[in-house]
Amino acid sequence: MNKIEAITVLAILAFITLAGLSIIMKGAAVETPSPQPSASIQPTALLQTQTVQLSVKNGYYEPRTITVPKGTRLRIEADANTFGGCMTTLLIPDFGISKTITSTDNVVEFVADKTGSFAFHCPMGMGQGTLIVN
Ligand SMILES: [Cu+2]
Repeated sequence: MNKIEAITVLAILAFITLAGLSIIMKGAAVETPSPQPSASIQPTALLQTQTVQLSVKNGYYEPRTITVPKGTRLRIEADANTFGGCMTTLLIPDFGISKTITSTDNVVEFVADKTGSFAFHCPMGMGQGTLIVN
């Protein structure tokens, strides 16, 4: 084997080795999962948001009935100017909501994730409204 043949053989061996390595690395890359949006974030982003302007009129929350499809992200924007006395605190017990409305903190947001008819009212049970999730 002369020098040129030896170099040729080495070059071929090097080529085969590199080609093999690149195939192995490509295989590994395919097996590595590409980054996916977190499962806990994705469904939330897909939720429909429904915004309701809530006020207090004649001792009742207005609208007195709020209806949303199940799975809706319900955003209640309270008109703080109309909220006074005990009505200032809005309770939706079935969704763990107890929110004291102020002019700078007047938004209640939660996912209506169960169907049914749920009461909302002040801490004393006044101002009765109904949230219907269907
Ligand atoms: Cu009250």
